[in-house]
Amino acid sequence: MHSHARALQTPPISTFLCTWSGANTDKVDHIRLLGNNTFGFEDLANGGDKDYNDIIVKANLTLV
Ligand SMILES: [Ca+2]
Ligand SMILES: [Ca+2]
Repeated sequence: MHSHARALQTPPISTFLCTWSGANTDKVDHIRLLGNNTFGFEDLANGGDKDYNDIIVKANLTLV
């Protein structure tokens, strides 16, 4: 029960990222989770150079 129940959980941040990605007109992700609440943004259209280091944001997410 433990492992299966865990797999069914969907972190809220995943929904947020999917919604954001779907809103992009070029259908290419401009945001990537680099880890530990750190997000990298790609500034160029069509994925640009895909280094995702043009804007680095350390998110401090707190559920209220
Ligand atoms: Ca770039
Ligand atoms: Ca860059």
